[in-house]
Amino acid sequence: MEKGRILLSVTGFNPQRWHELLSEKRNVVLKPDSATDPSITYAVVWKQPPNILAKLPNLRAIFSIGAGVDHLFNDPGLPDVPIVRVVAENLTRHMTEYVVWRVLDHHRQGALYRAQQQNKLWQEPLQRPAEDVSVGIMGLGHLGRAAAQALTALGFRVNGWGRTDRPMEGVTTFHGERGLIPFLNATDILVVLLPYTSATEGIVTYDLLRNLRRRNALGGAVLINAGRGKLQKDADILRALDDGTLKEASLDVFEVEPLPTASPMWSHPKVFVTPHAAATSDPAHLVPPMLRQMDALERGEKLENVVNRAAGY
Ligand code: NDP
Ligand code: OXD
Repeated sequence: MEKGRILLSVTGFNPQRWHELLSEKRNVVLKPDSATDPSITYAVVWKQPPNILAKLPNLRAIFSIGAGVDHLFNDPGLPDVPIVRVVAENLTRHMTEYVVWRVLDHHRQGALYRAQQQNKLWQEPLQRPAEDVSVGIMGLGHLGRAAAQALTALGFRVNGWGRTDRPMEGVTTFHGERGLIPFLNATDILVVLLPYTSATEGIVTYDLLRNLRRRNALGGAVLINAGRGKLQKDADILRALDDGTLKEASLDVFEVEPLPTASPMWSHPKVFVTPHAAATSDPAHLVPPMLRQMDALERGEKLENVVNRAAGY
């Protein structure tokens, strides 16, 4: 039997490599032939145009090009078929690298050394052991757990906060609304790896940051956000940096992306900016499992990494 076609629908980047790799095994189109194109059985998407998926009668599953699926839910015509999100070792490793890189830079006083170098200053600051520093990971899912494991291996104390109770060896876990303040109170470096949902929107406020430990081995609290920009209030972060609630921040994501050139974040001396690049989806690693899942579904097997629509992630 002829395999159905894949609709590859993205905005914001050139999907050529995705197209080439998907086309090695299946017929791929960038647009349906009509609003009700019956030949399309799968959609591979990143910020697809609204309603493009709404009426495809034979659509069996939607594959998100990213680990986060908030981009899909902006579509009022999102059909009720399973949504598969990215869970891939390659992406997880990139995120672990980003988190470890940023935690170590704050812990080892990267900003201080950069300033010293500018001024040709040969001075050795006090070096605190990692076990004096508590890293709190908000969002202890696939990415958060991998980062937690790498940080514990480096000797950091690690706390994790999630929606449900999911214990992890070597990590002090908290969950739900009741666990949030105790989690923050025990955290020096806050790493945000939450999905953006109606429950997490704007969660990183000034008031939340006030609960972090400030009298700590680092000489202040630090924020690292590699989840989504809409989890945070940019203005609140700036306020917290300016009044000492936060010592420093590493931000990969922002309320508005690309970060507007007028944003004070760009030139803030306490902010380290990356352009939503903590863990980029690499088609060479992500297309093969997508194609395998399509084959598996057609053999009558269950899809993996299906989004919980009620929870929004
Ligand atoms: P997972 O779905 O595996 O994990 C999400 C975690 O967040 C879980 O621990 C979940 O809790 C927790 N969570 C969700 N909602 C709430 C809530 N309301 N309150 C408390 N905790 C909550 O996702 P991943 O780890 O794979 O990815 C996380 C996010 O990282 C993505 O959604 C995406 O936004 C972002 N990302 C960013 C990238 C970048 O380059 N900057 C790249 C890739 C992803 P529970 O364990 O109880 O389910
Ligand atoms: C993702 C991302 O969600 O790149 O995968 O942000």
